[in-house]
Amino acid sequence: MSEEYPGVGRVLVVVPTYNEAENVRLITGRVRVATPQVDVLVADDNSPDGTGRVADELAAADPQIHVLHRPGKEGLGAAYVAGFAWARERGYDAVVEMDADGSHAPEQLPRLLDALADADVVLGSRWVRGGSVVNWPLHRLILSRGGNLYTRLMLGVPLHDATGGYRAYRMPVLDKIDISSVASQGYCFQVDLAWRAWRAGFRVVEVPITFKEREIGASKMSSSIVGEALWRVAVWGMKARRESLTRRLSGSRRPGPDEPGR
Ligand SMILES: Nc1nc2c(ncn2[C@@H]2O[C@H](COP(=O)(O)OP(=O)(O)O)[C@@H](O)[C@H]2O)c(=O)[nH]1
Ligand SMILES: [Mg+2]
Repeated sequence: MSEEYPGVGRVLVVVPTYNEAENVRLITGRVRVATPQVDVLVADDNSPDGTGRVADELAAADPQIHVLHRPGKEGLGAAYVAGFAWARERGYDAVVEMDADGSHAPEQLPRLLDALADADVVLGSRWVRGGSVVNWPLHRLILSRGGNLYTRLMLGVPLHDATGGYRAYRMPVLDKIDISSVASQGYCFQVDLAWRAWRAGFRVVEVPITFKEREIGASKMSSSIVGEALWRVAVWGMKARRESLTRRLSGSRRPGPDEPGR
């Protein structure tokens, strides 16, 4: 059972996995050493390489490691939504998103959680001062920078890394933004949640992280994941412009977190 993280409470780190049999052992071990207070949930989509079995072994040996077995590959977003629901049922105060492949250093988790003591959502950011990316090919750098610029322009959201997947949320944020209605996957899932939280008036802050490309296993990134993000973000941007115009005409303003009407 987890202990309270100062200023935050009980924390669950959700790690989605698909074919990460080698990585799952490394990442859970590093989380447990870096932040002994927090629990880990591996959300595995029935990986053909046996990641789920490895995770079961780890869970059997450590009461702070848990496994959520899902029937098949449904994408990162669905795995996170299921992991967050698992956390809610068990009364956690905050959840963390972290990739299994070592790109997100568990050693930097205290940085995110310390910032959460004073925020509702903390984004680990590659694109603020002090943030960086190690070992990425040029096309991934361009995709990430371009994707974030596109998001800022389309949505008007003042964030530098809305596509990143290393972040922490206080539980009431996820309740308020109704994650069960989130259909997006991949990068788009990250943009979707950051955008919903920001629009609902929550305190979203960015802290610098060092993102390191994976050394073991293969990326699941695909052109369809990029395509989904492009079209969905464009649609949200257009809807938001229409709504803001309507609001301006009727003289109202952006609702706060405790008000209905998001
Ligand atoms: N459960 C689950 N995890 C996934 C799925 N797709 C990707 N992941 C995990 O999400 C994390 C990030 O994926 P990755 O392939 O490294 O994407 P990249 O970092 O953008 O290249 C890794 O831990 C993956 O194992 C999926 O369909 N289901
Ligand atoms: Mg990766």
